[in-house]
Amino acid sequence: LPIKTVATKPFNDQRPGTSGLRKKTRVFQQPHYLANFVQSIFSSLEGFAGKALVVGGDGRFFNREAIQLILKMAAANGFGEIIVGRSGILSTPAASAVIRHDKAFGGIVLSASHNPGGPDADFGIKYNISNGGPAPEKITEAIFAHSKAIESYKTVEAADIDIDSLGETFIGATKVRIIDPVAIYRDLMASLFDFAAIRALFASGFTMKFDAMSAVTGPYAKAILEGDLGAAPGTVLNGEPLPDFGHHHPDPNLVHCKHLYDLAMSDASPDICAASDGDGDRNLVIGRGQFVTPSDSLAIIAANAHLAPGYKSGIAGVARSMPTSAAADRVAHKLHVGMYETPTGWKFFGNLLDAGKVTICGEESAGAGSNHVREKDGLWAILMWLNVLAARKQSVKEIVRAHWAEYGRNYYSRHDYEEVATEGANALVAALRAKLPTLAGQQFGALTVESADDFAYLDPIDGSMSRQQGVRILFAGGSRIVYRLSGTGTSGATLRVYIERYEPDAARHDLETQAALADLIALAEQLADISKHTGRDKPSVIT
Ligand code: VG1
Ligand code: CO
Repeated sequence: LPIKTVATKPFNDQRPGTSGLRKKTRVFQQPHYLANFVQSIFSSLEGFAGKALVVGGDGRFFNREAIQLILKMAAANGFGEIIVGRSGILSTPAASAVIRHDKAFGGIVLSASHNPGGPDADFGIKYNISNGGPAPEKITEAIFAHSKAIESYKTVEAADIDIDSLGETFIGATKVRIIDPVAIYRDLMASLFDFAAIRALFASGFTMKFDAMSAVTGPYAKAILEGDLGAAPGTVLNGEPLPDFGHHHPDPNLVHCKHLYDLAMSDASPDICAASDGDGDRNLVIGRGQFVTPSDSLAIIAANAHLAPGYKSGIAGVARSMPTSAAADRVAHKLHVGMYETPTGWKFFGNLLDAGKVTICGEESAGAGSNHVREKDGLWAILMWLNVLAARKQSVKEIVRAHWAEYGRNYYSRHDYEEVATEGANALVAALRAKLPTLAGQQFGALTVESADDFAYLDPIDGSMSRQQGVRILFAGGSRIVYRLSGTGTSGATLRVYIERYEPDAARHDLETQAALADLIALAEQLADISKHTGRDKPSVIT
């Protein structure tokens, strides 16, 4: 097949954020926009001739068109094989698993994750390297640099490939293999968890609701939960991936999954309610009468992972993103294993996992995962919970309570101010940064500032430095306020304020979270003049 070189001009807004390039779908639909970015990916890589590329997405609107374009461009650029999830479906953790399983050179994941999908909503694209994880900053910056100078891209003139039937075809000399999106991932889960024990748990009458939010996890959850593990039919809600996620916002938080929360707090609650996001890498876990904050979930998973066969010899260490609560630190300390604090975004865990420094990683944004792939993994976290419940024969509530009693409780909340004006958000951060040197030692009511800085991370494996990863104000006794701007939004800016207080006293583990954090919440406003800079008197989402 003759290779066609198409002349193009740069777009100047193709810098990948926390997790790839995310924009309004219509931005991606502009002529050459997606092609420019895909060529910038390929042009930033070396040594892939004849090797395999994995391609898949969360099934959102424009997924199929994007895949056809990528297939032709990957063939024109010289990949030997392209491995595609049937109908273009691969959850983000499944894509990571396939890259590793098939020893691919890398992969392209099409998703805007927990952002809504559709012609008027969001789309995204991300490159993952051969370890299965998101490309590190060195590569994403090279992609961005290339995108600003691009003059042409390579493609081939070919008919669209049938991506709905399993099997192999060719584009010129490049093999295209359409695979079952679930099989490799399902086998991996079966190798890590005690499926027999979880099956017995369900057989004993244990009940569950899992909301796939009309996003990518439906087929995975049906096959594993209702198929392999024998959960009752109907356990999986909204199990068909839809291009617009059924008009819902596929973010498994307490706002968009309020129905699950209400169910879990009602008399009709199943033993566990769970959900995942658009691309399947986030998780929500709510036991009967007990919401589990993601930060607590990470700590509890780290403390109990040895109960799952895949982790029975113990964990090497734990890593968490800086804004994530310090609950996991206490577990790592007790287990005498390493604890790492990284910037926000899964790409920062890759080196630590590859080097064997850590086994379990997590973020406060409903992300947990392990060394089994190089992405956070929603169903993995939920299966880990099921395995722990089966092994301990206790409820979610009992396990959470016992954990707090043993380690103390980290009251934790994140306040998001979504889609505020970019200038105001930038001014807020600039003013905070200017204030940093004066804060240490200052007293605000009962709170004394111990230190204040703009978080910088020196990767202990490759020595790379990432600066300005969030302003943090640390108080005596372990309380914290952290401010950072989101790197995944597609319009305006989103300010995230993370608030944490440590409470060792078990007699004080029953407070309502916002009340327990009230003095810090007020101080967060006072220190950053949030309402002045954003024009908002309250957050749009509290998690
Ligand atoms: C958010 C979360 C971050 C997560 C990222 C990608 O980033 O805070 O913890 O890794 O989303 O998750 P930001 O920059 O908006 O705060 V996903 O499920 O969108 O791939
Ligand atoms: Co996601």
